[in-house]
Amino acid sequence: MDNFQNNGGQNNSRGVIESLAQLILENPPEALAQIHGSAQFPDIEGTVAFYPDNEGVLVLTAVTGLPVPEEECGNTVHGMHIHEGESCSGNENDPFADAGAHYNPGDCPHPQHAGDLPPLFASGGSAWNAVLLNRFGIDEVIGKTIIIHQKYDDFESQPSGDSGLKIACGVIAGL
Ligand SMILES: [Cu+2]
Ligand SMILES: [Zn+2]
Repeated sequence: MDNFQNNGGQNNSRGVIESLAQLILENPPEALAQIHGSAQFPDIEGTVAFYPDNEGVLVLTAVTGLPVPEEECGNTVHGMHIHEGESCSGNENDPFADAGAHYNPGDCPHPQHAGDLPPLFASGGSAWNAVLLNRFGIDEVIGKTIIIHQKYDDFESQPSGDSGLKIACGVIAGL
């Protein structure tokens, strides 16, 4: 499947969407991360699934139990990244400290780290998104960690977009 080019000669972007949907429906993911919130955010649960594609890796994320702001314009956007550490353990100040820094084998600045992902936009505490990336291969990130942050990612501050506390984590497991 060549999602972006082989579109039956039609200038019809629905073909791309349908072929990506078909990829999800007809193939199992090659890796999954089960996401759990920290002790301070115990309601967060989610799954991140990785599907191989000719163009790269399709990453699907579904998360529930994100904090719902009480004030009207409170934050509902949460930075998300693949971190280089291999454990969702930590300490009193940083419950997922052992997840370490953003996965960055190319020694690039943020947000060009291989592990940088689009943020989650939550609606009533739930978020869903899909992204196609060619920044890493699935085998490369198995054993590494997905982190969701309390704040949005500003895509500028170094080294990690100033996205604040790590509120949820999951280890990427191969299937
Ligand atoms: Cu992060
Ligand atoms: Zn980064």
